[in-house]
Amino acid sequence: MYIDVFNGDADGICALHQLRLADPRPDARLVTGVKRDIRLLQQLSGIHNAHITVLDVSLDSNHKELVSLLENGCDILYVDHHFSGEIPDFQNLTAHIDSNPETCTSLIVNHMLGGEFCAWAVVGAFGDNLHQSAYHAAATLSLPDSTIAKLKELGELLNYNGYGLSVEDLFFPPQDLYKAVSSFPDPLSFLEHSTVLPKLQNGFQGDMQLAATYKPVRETEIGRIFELPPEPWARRVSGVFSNLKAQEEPALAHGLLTRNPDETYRVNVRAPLMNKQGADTLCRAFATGGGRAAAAGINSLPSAQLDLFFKTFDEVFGGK
Ligand SMILES: [Mn+2]
Repeated sequence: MYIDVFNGDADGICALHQLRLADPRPDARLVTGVKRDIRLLQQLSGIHNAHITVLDVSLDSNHKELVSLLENGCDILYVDHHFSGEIPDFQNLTAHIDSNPETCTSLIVNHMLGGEFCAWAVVGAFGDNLHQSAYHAAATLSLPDSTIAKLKELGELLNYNGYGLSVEDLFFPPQDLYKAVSSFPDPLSFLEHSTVLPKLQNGFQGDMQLAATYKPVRETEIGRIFELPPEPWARRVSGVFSNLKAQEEPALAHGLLTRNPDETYRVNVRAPLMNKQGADTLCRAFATGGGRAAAAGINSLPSAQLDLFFKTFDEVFGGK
């Protein structure tokens, strides 16, 4: 039995797509979810002797489940760029983990495959807001700037689709988006022929127009914090909105608050693009936080801890 487990964002989709172009497994069971749904190995409890591929979800967040699957005789390939914690020592585990803030899972897979489907790695890297690394990888393909701009838009649109509280907020369940790209070895041909992209483009434009009217709720020399209303459009656009604000002011740190139905806040954090450090430290200081040095989040920040969040934000990014 083959099982492909992947984060439901651009990076997860593009990482799996490259691997399956190289090594097709048409019967694999697909396990994914919204971008924030990272404890995906929970869905595999009790499975024995399967061939499992896990992409773009923190090993640390899946450690316990990973160990039991390995003890159950599963053969596991784990590729990721999030915080891993200690990597369990099993012969049936192959791990390619690189938490360097300038890389992502699609780029690690690109490296594993010797650059075979590099254009899709470029799409994944743009999706994870790693523009420099994406341009760097794209340079090996000698593409005109206008083509690279198209790969960037595709990465941002696939990434945009991953954000939501649940799959109901999304335009497409991530496994459908993966299936939509899966028959295209070349992203440019996907851009030309895809029927799913117009829906994402329209949705994205509408959501971003709404978001653009919101001003920061807190602004200091260290960073800016925004709040968007608890609506599906705001939950969908939160990641791209955060990336865009970070690009507007690359010296500043950024936070985005969105109220959850239970009156806690979902928080997106971006370290300053000029110094991609601290987002994970800040978010892991709170019970439901996690992520990478450059981009991290808190799933459920109690309103009572909002002031503590602001204070920790200033401490982490203000270097005090
Ligand atoms: Mn990623």
